[in-house]
Amino acid sequence: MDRSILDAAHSGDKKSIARCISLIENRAQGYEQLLGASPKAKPPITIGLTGPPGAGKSSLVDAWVAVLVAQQKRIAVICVDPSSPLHSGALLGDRIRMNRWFDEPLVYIRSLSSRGALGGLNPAVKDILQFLLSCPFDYLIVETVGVGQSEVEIARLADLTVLVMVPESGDEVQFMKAGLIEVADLFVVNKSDRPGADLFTTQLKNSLHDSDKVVNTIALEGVGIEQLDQRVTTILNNKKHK
Ligand SMILES: Nc1nc2c(ncn2[C@@H]2O[C@H](COP(=O)(O)OP(=O)(O)OP(=O)(O)O)[C@@H](O)[C@H]2O)c(=O)[nH]1
Ligand SMILES: [Mg+2]
Repeated sequence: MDRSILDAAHSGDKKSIARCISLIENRAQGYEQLLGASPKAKPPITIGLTGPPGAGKSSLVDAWVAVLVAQQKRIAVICVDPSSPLHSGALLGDRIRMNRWFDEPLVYIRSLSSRGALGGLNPAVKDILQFLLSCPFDYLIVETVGVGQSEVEIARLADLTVLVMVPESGDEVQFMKAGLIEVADLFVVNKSDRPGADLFTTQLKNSLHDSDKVVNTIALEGVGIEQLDQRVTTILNNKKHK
């Protein structure tokens, strides 16, 4: 293992970060050395962003990244894809949705498969997130599709978890039961341009008994994103002082 790749990754070189992630993902010989580094004095804040397929998670991240870049924040976005046959379009979707950031020096984006060779959560995903804690980012945003237990597992690793829903999510009580509702710190009702958004938002606020936890967005139009960013900052500050 060539140490200079790791040093370059730790100083923020995106190509070297990409190389290191691939080495970890492929379990290349000596990959463990990439995980041993002590995290930065100020490691990135890990934000889990999850929700049902097609809720607009990638669109939302794309819009949020614009707000964060305007604040000169350094951001890594990891899209964890279940890569089931039902969901084969997602990797491409992430790429199209966040295309404009690939040349932005402040932003690093990578898609990963969440499924290991033997089924279950790919153990490399956790290792990669751990590795990224030793790289110079302010935020590490992890997009997962909130359908199963492995996604809840990833959410638990995060400092803050955002659950993205849509006005049609009323029937998704089942996926709420899967435990996501307990791990979520903030609920986004995306696609608030759609009919039923107000009703669903009211119902959600009532069932949560906490209206501060709900934000309405229209990711495609950038509506509500500043508010989302402010809520996240407030929640993080509150957590710090607990
Ligand atoms: N009407 C409306 N459509 C939206 C909004 N945000 C996203 N979409 C659309 O919803 C579709 C899915 O968006 P994505 O951002 O790929 O959703 P996702 O949750 O990342 O999808 P997966 O990663 O495949 O689960 C796309 O066609 C978007 O254009 C919104 O606020 N309003
Ligand atoms: Mg997506």
